[in-house]
Amino acid sequence: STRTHIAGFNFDNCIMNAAGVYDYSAEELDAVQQSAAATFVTKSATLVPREGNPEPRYCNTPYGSINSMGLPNFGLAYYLDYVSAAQRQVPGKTYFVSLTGFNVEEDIALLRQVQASDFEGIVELNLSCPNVPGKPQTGYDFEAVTRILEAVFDLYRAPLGIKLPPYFDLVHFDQIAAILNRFPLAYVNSVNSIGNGLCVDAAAESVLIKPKQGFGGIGGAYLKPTALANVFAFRQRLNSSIQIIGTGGVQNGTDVFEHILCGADMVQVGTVLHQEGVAVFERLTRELKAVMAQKGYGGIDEFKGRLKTL
Ligand code: ORO
Repeated sequence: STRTHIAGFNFDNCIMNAAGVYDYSAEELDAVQQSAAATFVTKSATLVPREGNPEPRYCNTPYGSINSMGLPNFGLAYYLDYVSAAQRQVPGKTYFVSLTGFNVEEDIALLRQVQASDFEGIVELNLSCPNVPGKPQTGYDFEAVTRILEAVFDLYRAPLGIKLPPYFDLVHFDQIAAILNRFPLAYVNSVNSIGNGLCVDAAAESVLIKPKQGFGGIGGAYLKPTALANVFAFRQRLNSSIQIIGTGGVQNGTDVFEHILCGADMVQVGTVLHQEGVAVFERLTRELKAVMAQKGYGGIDEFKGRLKTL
């Protein structure tokens, strides 16, 4: 089976959407719920609704995607209402709500709003959006991460994980993991898109997306080695109580298998979900089961984190 558990909650499958894909509207979230996905995470919600950046702001490329959405979302109240209804319709199922504030005060205000609701699921705090002009990716500012997590866990004790940007330096992994190990995090989700890449249309001699002169977050196959490195590096450094969600570059069941082998407890899909729609969950689950059957594995715990080194 492909069952897993996060923060003590059980899931029938270990594959779900990545925040930001197929999770903006009730219609999209309904489609994920009706698919083979384990569960859903919402689009990162802000205190007030946002339109996001000007279009075109998402583009597929031969090896993946580039986006500069700018956090379009209907506001936290919309997603809490949606999850509240889902919790009543399917008792026993657990959902993720992604949140993103533009400073510590907003993060705290978002968490207070969650606390005041009937939400019983898992919060994912997005510390890694690359696409809001003038706003740095919080995950690259280790002092800011420390300040935010201190304030967050002063207030909030229900299950909470964080979405991180990709890191590229082993010393950075040492430094950020030492900080994260001080907090009762449920999980770390690695990785968000690689920030501020640039994709070019040679024929048109132009960038592909309008915001930020064409700079945007890179997703898809480009991302897989970086994502696997982040999952594996964090699994070696984080307390065993902090789980890992692996996100980045999944196109087939073998990619899901590789994420789990590197240490992922759950695997999320973004670009490939955007490209194929929610039928991708059935395909990836079937392909993962085929890889496991061929290798004689009955459950993901039999190979999770067991990547061999030479
Ligand atoms: N895009 C990303 O690639 N990651 C985020 O966290 C947010 C966005 C966006 O809304 O632009």
